[in-house]
Amino acid sequence: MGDEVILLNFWLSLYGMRVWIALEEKGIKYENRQENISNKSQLLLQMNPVHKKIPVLFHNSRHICDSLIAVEYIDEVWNDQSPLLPSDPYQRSQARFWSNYVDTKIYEIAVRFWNTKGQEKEAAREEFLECMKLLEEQLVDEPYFGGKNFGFVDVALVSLFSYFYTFTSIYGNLINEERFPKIIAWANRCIQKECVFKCFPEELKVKEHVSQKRKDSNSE
Ligand SMILES: N[C@@H](CCC(=O)N[C@@H](CS)C(=O)NCC(=O)O)C(=O)O
Repeated sequence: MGDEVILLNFWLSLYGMRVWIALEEKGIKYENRQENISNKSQLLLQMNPVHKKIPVLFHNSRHICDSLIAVEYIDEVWNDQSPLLPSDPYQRSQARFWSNYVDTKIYEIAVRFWNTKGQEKEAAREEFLECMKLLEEQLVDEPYFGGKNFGFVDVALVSLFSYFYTFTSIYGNLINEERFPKIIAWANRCIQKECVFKCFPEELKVKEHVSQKRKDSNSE
């Protein structure tokens, strides 16, 4: 009997996408089970009683919460193919540092940008651009944040780009080639990878979802 791997996910979740991409990159067989995050299942509430959030990764009798912890678990368990974290301890510490930066800083700002209006939105936009500048510098002349190969920081950041075209059409050219040539080239490189484009939601569906969210928040 092979391993039983289930990802409790939500198709539009930037966090869920990370775990999904890692499973795909490793060529692991899994079930991608959709959760209704506005009417959470007993399974989710029992398995992630602390945060009650997806993604949750099930591996046989175990379960792992929180996207980057799940990606790291996947990398350690299926360590014979497509390594995501470097083997060198120093490089590994750097990958953890930058993925933590993406998680705690960039995603937080992106959510703030998404959920606010007026001056607050403007401040979030400026902060976001500053963070992107720092990341642009990190790419140096390598194709990925992981160096020559797609790695942990790439997995952490790339899901943000699944909303890229929708956000660009609504909010204008936040990240453009002129300002961030390396990030744009990196994003295009990642999106061409099967493990990434397979997990990205259809653009039309993202657009519909975002327009609905904007209508709802304008009518509040
Ligand atoms: N730090 C968590 C964040 C997960 C998260 O925010 N998940 C969202 C979906 S994108 C969720 O389940 N939200 C439901 C809720 O907040 O009640 C991770 O990296 O997995």
